[in-house]
Amino acid sequence: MAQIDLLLLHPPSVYDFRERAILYGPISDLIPSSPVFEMYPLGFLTMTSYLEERGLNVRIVNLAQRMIKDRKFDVPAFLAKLNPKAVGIDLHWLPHAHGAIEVAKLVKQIHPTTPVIFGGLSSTYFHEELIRYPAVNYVLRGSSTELPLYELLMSLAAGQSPAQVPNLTWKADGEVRVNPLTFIPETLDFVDLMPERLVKMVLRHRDLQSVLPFSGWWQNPITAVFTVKGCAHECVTCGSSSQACELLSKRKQPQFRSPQSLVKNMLDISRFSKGPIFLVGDLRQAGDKHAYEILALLREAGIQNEIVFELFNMPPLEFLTAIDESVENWSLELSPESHDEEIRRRQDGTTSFTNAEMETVIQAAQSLGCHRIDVFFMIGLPQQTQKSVEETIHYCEHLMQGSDKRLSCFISPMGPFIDPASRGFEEPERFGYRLFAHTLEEHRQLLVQPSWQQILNYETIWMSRAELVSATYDAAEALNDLKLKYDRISRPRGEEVAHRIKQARDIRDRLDAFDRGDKMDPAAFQALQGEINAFSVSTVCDKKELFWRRHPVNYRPIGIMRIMLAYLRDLVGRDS
Ligand code: B12
Repeated sequence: MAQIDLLLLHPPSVYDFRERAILYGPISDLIPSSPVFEMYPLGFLTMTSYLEERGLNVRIVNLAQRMIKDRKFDVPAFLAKLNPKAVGIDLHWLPHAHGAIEVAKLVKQIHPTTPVIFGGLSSTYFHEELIRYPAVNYVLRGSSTELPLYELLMSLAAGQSPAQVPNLTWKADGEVRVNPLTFIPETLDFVDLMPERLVKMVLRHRDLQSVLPFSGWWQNPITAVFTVKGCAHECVTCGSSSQACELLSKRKQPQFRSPQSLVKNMLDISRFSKGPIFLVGDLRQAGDKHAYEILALLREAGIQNEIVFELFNMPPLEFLTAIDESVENWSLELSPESHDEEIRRRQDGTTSFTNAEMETVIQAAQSLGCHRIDVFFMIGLPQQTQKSVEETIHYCEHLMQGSDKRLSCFISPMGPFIDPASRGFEEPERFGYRLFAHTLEEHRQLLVQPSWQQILNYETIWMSRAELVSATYDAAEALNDLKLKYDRISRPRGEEVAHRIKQARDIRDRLDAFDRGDKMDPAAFQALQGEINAFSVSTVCDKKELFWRRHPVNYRPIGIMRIMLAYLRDLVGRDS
């Protein structure tokens, strides 16, 4: 087999999570991943397709997923068997600050001369600190790195200096060099997710586990399609808000994928998967013309998968009718964040819809063929008090009373971190935040604290870290009761969540009560060691509530066969 040109590794959040005893908390309950954050960036797929189209051989290995799946999976032994020309590691999400650097160290121990390349939003934010770790050779900055990555790999292969590679931070003779950030593409259509490449990668390396996006994906094959890079909104807590994007990637305006490229991508996915397709970003951000064009193309495409639309602002009702006429199966995701309109306005002045407007949209969507409406609330916002969180749960009851079982509500803490580059992180006092970590190294150390109360990198002047934690469990308990009362979940499921919340609270109290110094309560240590599930998963809702109804067979065997045949044809073509 040809030598791998680039091995892309996705680390776990905390490298040695299998040995440590940490109460991670419900920081990942509203996403498919576990607290190990095993999902790799979508960018792994765009980078793979860009490089492979230019003749390079890329392999993705989701180390986090492998380590969860097989508790004995031996990372050093696995890495020692591979001999890539370069290794890429994502430090996209800051919660990987521990795992990403530990994996880099391991790679360097095993393959001392192999270049180690970092990338992603957190790498970009902390590039000058990150490049100083001895195990890190290169950092590619910005939210689009396909071309710079290709140029870097080419210059490495030719033994040339990377001084001309755009967006690159590197070091030479012990000095840090920061090349200008000049690759800011004007269109997004030069890259595609090309999911079929994953199927080929599985065949090439006879390794399915390494490319799975998260634990349980095989049973719930949800896929996400990006519609935009950058954002028009200014949410105080978001590390990809319009102000954050300008800081990180000099992107002044959001850039949208063309309707043709987007719908082609969705069609490609629908050829092998029957699972839901999540459209990341509100289509109306690009203007109504753009959004309606996408809907017109979707109508022609006739995709049967559930299509999940996000709404950042409340659309006119004609837009919902247009969705209903364009796709057979659809759902909505709404994130009002708080029931309190003033808090919502404070979080993002541009998302200033009222509760009444949102309820009108909910009613209209339910009178059409919308299958499901998820409404998301968050804890940790400016001006939000414990009392306000309680009121949010009352508002959830109001929503549930006024609608049928297709609507459900979710609440979670902002955690473990407020995003670097967000307005709240950059100007904490202005928005009422107190930060417990500023540098990458400080975040790395927070991640290995015993409990999520100490891991949170912030508190607000309205709620201390302890109060954020208590407010979360109180809200989770109350919301779970409501879901039982209004028949949103089955009794056994609701009772299981209640039991898990109780367990999580008990262990938290045990950790709090212990006068620790450097040690931890021995019983708590024993219960938590290597544990990522019992106290930190399904403690604000049952994770299964996130997923859509399943098909008896989630995949389209004929579509997969076609990709396999194309792969075999390629192989034969190469050999002859
Ligand atoms: C869709 C999305 C998700 C999806 C997952 C999508 C995925 N697998 O990538 C879901 C909903 C599951 C999710 C979860 C989380 N997310 Co999120 N997510 C987004 C969102 C809205 C869009 C991302 C996107 O479309 N990217 C487009 C793809 C094509 O590009 P990309 O993946 O960024 O990759 C490019 C570059 O980043 C870079 N790059 C990335 N990795 C690497 C590695 C190397 C080696 C190189 C060279 C380059 C490189 O090059 C790539 C190609 O150009 C962004 C906000 C935004 N508008 O950007 C937040 C965002 C990225 N998420 C964020 C966060 C905090 C999280 C969570 C930690 C939240 C939580 N506590 O649950 C989890 C982590 C999940 C995990 N790893 O398991 C923050 C990150 C802030 C930060 N710096 O840490 C963001 C910025 C905003 C936010 N708060 O939601 N997320």
